[in-house]
Amino acid sequence: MAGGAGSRVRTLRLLAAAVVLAPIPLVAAAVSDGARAKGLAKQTVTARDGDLWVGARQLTRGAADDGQPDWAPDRRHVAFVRQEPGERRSALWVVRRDGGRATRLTGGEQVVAMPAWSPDGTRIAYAASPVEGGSFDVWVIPAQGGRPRLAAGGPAEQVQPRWTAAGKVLHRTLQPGEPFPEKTSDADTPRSGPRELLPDFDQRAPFRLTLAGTKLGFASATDNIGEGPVWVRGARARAGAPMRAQQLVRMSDGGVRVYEGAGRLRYTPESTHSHWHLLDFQRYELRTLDGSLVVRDRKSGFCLADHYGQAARRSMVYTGARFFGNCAAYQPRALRVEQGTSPGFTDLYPPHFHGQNLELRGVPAGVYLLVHRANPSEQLQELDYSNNAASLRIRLSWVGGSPRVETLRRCESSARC
Ligand SMILES: [Ca+2]
Ligand SMILES: [Ca+2]
Repeated sequence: MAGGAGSRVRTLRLLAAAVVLAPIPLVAAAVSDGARAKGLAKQTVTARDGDLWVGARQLTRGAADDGQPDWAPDRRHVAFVRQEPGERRSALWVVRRDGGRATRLTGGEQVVAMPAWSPDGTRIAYAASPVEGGSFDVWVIPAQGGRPRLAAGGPAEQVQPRWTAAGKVLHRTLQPGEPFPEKTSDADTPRSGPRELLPDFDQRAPFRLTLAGTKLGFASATDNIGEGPVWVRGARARAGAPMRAQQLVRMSDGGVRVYEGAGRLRYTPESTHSHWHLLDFQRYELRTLDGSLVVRDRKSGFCLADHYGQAARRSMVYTGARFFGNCAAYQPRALRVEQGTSPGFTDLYPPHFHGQNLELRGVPAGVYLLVHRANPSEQLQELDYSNNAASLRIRLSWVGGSPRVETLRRCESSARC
């Protein structure tokens, strides 16, 4: 009796909380995100000893001399100049802000200098001069790569390109004997418009390992420690058509940018658990120590929500909970479904909860890596992809047909434990 009354009180409290929280409109809340974003520490990108750094994060490494960095307006990429050791020529490169996916944009026998990103983020201006002699001219190249176009040329040294708000390229002409200007850091992009407040998944190492028969269950937790929410919207024109996901990204001025191709959602009908799942949000794998795949999960998908505020202290921006949806439960014919995780919140799934496990049958005794990876195909835009994997080193043994699992080591930020 007492238990029943207690649970009724708890239910009423939960209902009251839901009523208080539910009416908070997503769009109105964007303004406070923007205001908070202005208080974020500036993330200056600097060149030191031939490598690029953002704060304590090293963006580039290796023998090449990297310098003259310039932030993209949305601060997701950095343009820079790379000179290989022993070479006179140099080239324009772009690297993702977490150090991933560096690509070269220019080739040929030329010296490149002073990249400057256009305010709309689509083009990069730079100065270049042939290695065999001649003067610097100013060129413009598409930021995704392509053919460069001459913006300012002639016998004098045209250097230091910069952009007007309207997208026109200005430059400076050096006087004879005038020293060549050098750029060692890029504090911000004041010439640019609003920037993206991206989420950042930070995967925790697997925990609460539990065996059920030959299945190894585990809890998984993914913190959003980014500047904005993970915000996914599924939409389709008619029931029966595939539900494709868009990612909505908040901007620092309160606006929203929409990315198509953020994955797929699928309706999962189960007696306890019928709703729309985001596919490929996380992947669970057993791998050998040299990285070969042994077993993969069969989990059907994920329903993101602000249920657990565990990441709050690790987040740069904490704007409170905002995603309380049930992922369109019991609506298989829904045309639209929205889900997400606010900064400071954690997506947490307990062991054996709808596929939170791996089948060990047939796996020989030995030492393995149990790897959890968030956003494995990078279909969602985020600040940093280098913190998406975490792992355990485990020892598997078999006793009378039953598995035993012992954790040997825990690696919170690496797939190779
Ligand atoms: Ca020139
Ligand atoms: Ca991440």
